[in-house]
Amino acid sequence: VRPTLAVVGATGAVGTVMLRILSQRADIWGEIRLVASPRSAGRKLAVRGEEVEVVALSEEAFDGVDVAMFDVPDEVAAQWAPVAAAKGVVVVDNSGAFRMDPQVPLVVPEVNAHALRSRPRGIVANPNCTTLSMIVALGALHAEYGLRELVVSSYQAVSGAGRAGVDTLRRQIALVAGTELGTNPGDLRRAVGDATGPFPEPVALNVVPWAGSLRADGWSSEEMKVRDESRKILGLPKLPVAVTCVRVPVVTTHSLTVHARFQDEVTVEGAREIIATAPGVVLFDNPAAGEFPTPADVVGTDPTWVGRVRRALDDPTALELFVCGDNLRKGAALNTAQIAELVAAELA
Ligand code: 11C
Repeated sequence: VRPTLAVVGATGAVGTVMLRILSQRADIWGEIRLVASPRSAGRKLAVRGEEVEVVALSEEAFDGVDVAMFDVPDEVAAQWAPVAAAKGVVVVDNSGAFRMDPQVPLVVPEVNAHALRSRPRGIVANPNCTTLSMIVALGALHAEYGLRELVVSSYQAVSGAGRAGVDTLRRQIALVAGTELGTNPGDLRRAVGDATGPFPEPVALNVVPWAGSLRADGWSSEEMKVRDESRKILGLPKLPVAVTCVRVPVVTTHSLTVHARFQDEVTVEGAREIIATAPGVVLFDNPAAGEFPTPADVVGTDPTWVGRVRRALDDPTALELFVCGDNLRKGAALNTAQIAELVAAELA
């Protein structure tokens, strides 16, 4: 019999993409059960070409389930993932609740599939979308060159903040469209008013150097996640990582500039070959022809796209890269689906 899958948080921004992905990938699942908050129970959603009724999150919702994907807020995952795991369900959780738990593997199949083997809590964590948007390419370069330091800046899409983020950008674009706003201090803020949604400042016609919540010494939670998660996935617990996370007016697809320093000298040719041949990564790098990845082209695709590959001008051991990844696909739903498929293969 084919395994039963539960999708918890089926109605959210990531859940919606998850249902699309489940309809596109090899159909390995028996029943796919859709679970959401009681508010959404009874709604019907399409998956694999069929309408499936959403059931309310409860202990019984996990009866007979083999694998559950969770795409819910941290506090909901913290409460319910252990409930499902106690019933023998393998939970693949996309929240931040368990990622840094030493008893929970944090898995990116192309980089550290081996980590899946040990999961004493019955929970596997899926990384943050910003980490995931760069880590497959970096994992491939690390395997060859030995990573020694990372300096990254993100250009994060508003859908990283869920439906509220997308609604906020759309609303703000409508407010500023066709105006000359953006030429005087404060005029954007006045036009947008209090409608900044999950962002601290207007995001239309703007960039906002903030994502997540405040942590010690002025760092944001998002920046700490990129650092901590990259270290755990790559198995480099002391890797120096400097991160600045920035929100930009893009609907979906996170981008990052990366300065990566390695153990020995690197060459652009060597790096290009590693990137071009790594599973899950596409090299798109021909500036003379105007070819480099941008969210406009990357959105809706599965791989990590890498362009602008250069050797650092002042350090022959370092590379400069520009990386784009769809934050809802590989950044969230796709990586979760890949992990769940590996678990299902074990159960077969
Ligand atoms: C963002 N990366 O773009 C965040 C959203 O830890 O899974 C995902 C937060 C997380 O706002």
